[in-house]
Amino acid sequence: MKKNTILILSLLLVFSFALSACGGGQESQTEGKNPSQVAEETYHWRFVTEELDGQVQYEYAQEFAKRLNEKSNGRITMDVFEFGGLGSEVDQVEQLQSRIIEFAIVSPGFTGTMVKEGQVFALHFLFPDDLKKAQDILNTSEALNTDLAALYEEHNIKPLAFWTEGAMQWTSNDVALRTPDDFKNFKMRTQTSPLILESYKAYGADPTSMSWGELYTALDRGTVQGQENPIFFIEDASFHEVQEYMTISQHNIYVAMTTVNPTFYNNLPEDIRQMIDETVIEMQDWIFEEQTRQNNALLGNIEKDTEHPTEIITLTEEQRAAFKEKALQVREYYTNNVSTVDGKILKKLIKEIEADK
Ligand code: 6CS
Repeated sequence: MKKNTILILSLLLVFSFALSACGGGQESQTEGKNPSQVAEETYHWRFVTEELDGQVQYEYAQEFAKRLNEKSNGRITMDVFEFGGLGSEVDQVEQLQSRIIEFAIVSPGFTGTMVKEGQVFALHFLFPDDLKKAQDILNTSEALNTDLAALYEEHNIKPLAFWTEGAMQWTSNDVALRTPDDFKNFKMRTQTSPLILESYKAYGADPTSMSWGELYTALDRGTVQGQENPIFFIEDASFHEVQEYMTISQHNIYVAMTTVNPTFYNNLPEDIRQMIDETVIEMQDWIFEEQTRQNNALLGNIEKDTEHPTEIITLTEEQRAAFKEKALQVREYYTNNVSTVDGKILKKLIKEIEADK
């Protein structure tokens, strides 16, 4: 692998234990202080991501921390953590819920057993193919930013923003994925949300969920034959090195959430909350450009990698339609078997997407 993930993860683990022992968070309390003292308040927070230095989530968190530091004239400082220091993606969510950390970037693909409605992002061919339009929906959707966000808050997770890390593509060994039939008994790696597994069962695949920390080895050893991710991640995590094919399928967009512990957030002074909210808005365009830049640049790296050649197949609209047809039954499954609100959030989201066309 390009990065020595194991070494990084071990170092981060040691570091994170040291940090939890030291404590963190707000340096002092505002209660009982006059306004001039409150103005001097300083804050030290932790922001954990599911990715490594240089990757999209980590770059987001670094930029977010930098902007907050500038806005607050140095009163707010943040430690940004790479993936692995606090355990798996699911462990990180638990740390956020129990306020061991204040901020986290969370992929809904790891919260599906808890917030069932959040699995709406597992549905293939739901968002517009035009990524800019998809991001606009993520920015403005009431179904997501109000209704779905409220369901996350019931679980002590406050989503501040939903944003895309790019269109997802498939990579594979043994078979180039061009038709639903190619997925027959195909050993597909997914994130942990059960509906993602359902989406691949609809194509006839045999899906297994695992953390991405185990994925390179699983692909290399043939424990799984393929996976889905945006191009930047396929290249940066070196998955292409151990995959024969990459199918440009654009079957879904990768969605990440900027989240905060709600109790912590609600107890912050108004001006500090405002700085956070402003930064979240500013980051929408910034991260869209960053993911575009990384996805474009790293596609070039995969194409140029003659040491580890990967055959790239681009699906035609007709080929995509065959997958879309199968994927529609998963929407029904979501409405009838997964949703706890009779599919209301999905219905509203579909209306919003249609209205934006
Ligand atoms: O495949 C995954 O699980 C990982 N993919 C991305 C783009 N970010 C983090 C996530 O855990």
